[in-house]
Amino acid sequence: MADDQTDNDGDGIGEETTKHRATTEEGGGIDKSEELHGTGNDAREHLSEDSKQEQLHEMREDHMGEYLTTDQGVRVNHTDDSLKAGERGPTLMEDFHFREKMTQFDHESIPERVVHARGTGAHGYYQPYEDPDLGEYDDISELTKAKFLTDPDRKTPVFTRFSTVVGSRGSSDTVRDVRGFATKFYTEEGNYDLVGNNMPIFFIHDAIKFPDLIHAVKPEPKSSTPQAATAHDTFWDFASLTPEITHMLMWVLSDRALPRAYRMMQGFGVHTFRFINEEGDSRFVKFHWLPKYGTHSLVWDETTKLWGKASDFNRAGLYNAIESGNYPEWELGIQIVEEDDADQFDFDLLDPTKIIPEEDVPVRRIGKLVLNETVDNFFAETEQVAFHPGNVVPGIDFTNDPLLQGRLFSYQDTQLNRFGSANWDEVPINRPLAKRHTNQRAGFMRQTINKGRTSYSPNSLEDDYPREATEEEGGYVHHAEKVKGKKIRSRSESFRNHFSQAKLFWNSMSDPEKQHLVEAAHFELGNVENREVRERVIYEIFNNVDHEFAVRAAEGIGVEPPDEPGTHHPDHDKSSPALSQENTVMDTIESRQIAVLVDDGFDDDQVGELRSTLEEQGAQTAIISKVLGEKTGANGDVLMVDESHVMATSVVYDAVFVPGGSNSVEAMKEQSEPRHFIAEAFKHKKPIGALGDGIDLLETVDLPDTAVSGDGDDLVVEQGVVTKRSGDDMDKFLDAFSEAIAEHRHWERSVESVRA
Ligand code: HDD
Repeated sequence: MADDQTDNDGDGIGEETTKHRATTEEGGGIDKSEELHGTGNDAREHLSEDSKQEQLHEMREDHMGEYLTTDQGVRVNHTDDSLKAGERGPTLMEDFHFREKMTQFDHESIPERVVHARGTGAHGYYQPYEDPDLGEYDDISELTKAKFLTDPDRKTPVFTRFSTVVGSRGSSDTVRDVRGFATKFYTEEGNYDLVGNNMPIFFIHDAIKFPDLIHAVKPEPKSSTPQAATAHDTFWDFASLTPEITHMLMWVLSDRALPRAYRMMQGFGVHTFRFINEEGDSRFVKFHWLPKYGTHSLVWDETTKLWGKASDFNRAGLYNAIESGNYPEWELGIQIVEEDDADQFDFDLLDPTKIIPEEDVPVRRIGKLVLNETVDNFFAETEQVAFHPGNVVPGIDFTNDPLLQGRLFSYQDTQLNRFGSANWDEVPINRPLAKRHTNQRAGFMRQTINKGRTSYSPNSLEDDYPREATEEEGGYVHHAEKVKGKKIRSRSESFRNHFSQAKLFWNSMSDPEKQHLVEAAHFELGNVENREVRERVIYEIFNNVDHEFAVRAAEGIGVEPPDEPGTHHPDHDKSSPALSQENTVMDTIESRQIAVLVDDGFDDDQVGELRSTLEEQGAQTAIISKVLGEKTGANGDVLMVDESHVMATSVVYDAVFVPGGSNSVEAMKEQSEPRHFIAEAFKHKKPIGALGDGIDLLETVDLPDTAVSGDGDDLVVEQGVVTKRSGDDMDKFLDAFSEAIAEHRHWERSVESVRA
């Protein structure tokens, strides 16, 4: 046996197989039946879309119709007063109910995630496409042997958690930040975690810099301010001294950092991973999530208002979308690079601060992710879910990206801090569906009761079970990459190009997107007190991206604009259209929220038809009026008001509609809120629709540069404002309004003079 365990050639592969064989042959009396081994794929193919829910179901508890009990199951007859020596006397030690209740309470918080503390999650499934769009390959199995990616008949249960990065658990959802997009696939071959973000790159090259980055961005240690914000001295000080961050700064200053909804953002695996097929061939792969609702963002003014008015905006948005049957959906996209082609790029594939432009390597769509079930208990599921990029299954492997390599340590480690035990994988949400038999059977809060006498390998007393699986039996075998090098703390020269793709990003933005980047820089750097830091960002970072950007940013923050481009300024005019959100609009209004402003006397027909048409297309409408209760239309239809003026705010809606009905409109003209609502929606470039007299209300709001049709009956569509004076041919109006909603924002509007 000693010989069998020796690693002769250092790759650790052949010897394991030898050990397995030797043990099975020499151990004596070993039953080799498939049944007992539980190996072979047949034994695993019992999983379905519902398997995870069925597994969780065993742990679910419903208290309806039940008595209140202690933790020990003893029925409680009085929980409102502690047991005392006399009504006004001291509480007694023997009050086991008090002690237990209080102990549970005192210990019910666990450490929040050190990053990505604020988040929300949902269940769903992943299903590969029948005919994936694979270009030169016929079939996804030519690329990977991962079964959950290759079998179109299989729906693999998943749990996805979205998050902000910097803020603590109770911070606001709509801060300027990267968003986490982490998915746990409960595959038949074990759990696979794709722990990505909504931006395709990262801040730093090497995981050893992660603590520095996070210390710089978190609230400053002396004042513990600001919460959930990059707009402060320490972050920008670090950034100004770390040029590798430049490309990511462009993304974080862009609208990508302000997603309209989790269901409306892209996701990325960020690192280059490997796909391994049955033959053992390795190819490089980048993962993309492409949302079916398009990629859309908030505008900055909206986000800051949402901090106060709806700080759970993204969390509630995901929950409401699923509960109302608008299941968020993404396509999984891959970019494949053959190993031999890895050198064809002007950057290193191992560098996590770089994208592979989609125009160079197309994104192939290979399947879809659907989130269709909210959690039953936020703590048990969303808070306790624990992701780890090191959770891979056969067919997916790592590269030497130094950021990824470091993550492979950090996630396992951080769960020990959160759970206080290595048994976090036994918590229901983290349990794999694949059968699990390890020799690790103790530790705090161990749940599984393992039978048997042995918990080591090799063993002869229990026929060496649980036994190692060969590669054919599904055993995970690491890709045998040849590695050679000196031990060295150093950065590869191939990682040194910090500015070229930052410039590509700037070049790819539309004019409004560029303006948003500049305004974001004004806010962020405006909040930096230290003048040297502000100057360093302008001169050393921004001016090495794009001179115009640096000048425009400098002009808003009291820094002398640079005279000429920085010395490292990349002199190229390349762009990647895929990067601009002008090109990520999808032709759908599904799950959009439409506000309908009314008062008594509104035009019932218009409201009825608008609601049924837009709701048929998957949008949701809400009736907004001065107070809650009933509102009666001109023809006597009665509507329940969903939100009163004190509750309602335009920033949570995607569009606003004002129906005709002279009494309704006259009443609203007297109220300030409807006009503010419209002006604010206009300022945020949202579609506005009005019919008949409803147009009169629009006319009382000062909407610049916009034709609000005063005369004539024709449909007028101007900068996303859709109006029609006559009530006939509603279809024409609804088509145009629906189109304007699908567009999401109408960037062509000038809003300088709109006060809202
Ligand atoms: Fe990380 C959480 C994504 C770099 C260390 N990370 C975490 C989550 C996401 C990411 C989505 C939240 C998971 C959840 O919802 O529970 N992280 C990324 C991406 C990165 C990245 C896309 C770069 C490509 N992370 C990164 C590095 C390190 C970490 C370089 C440390 C070396 N990340 C952590 C962590 C967290 C975490 C400290 C906190 C909570 C957790 O892991 O479970 O270990």
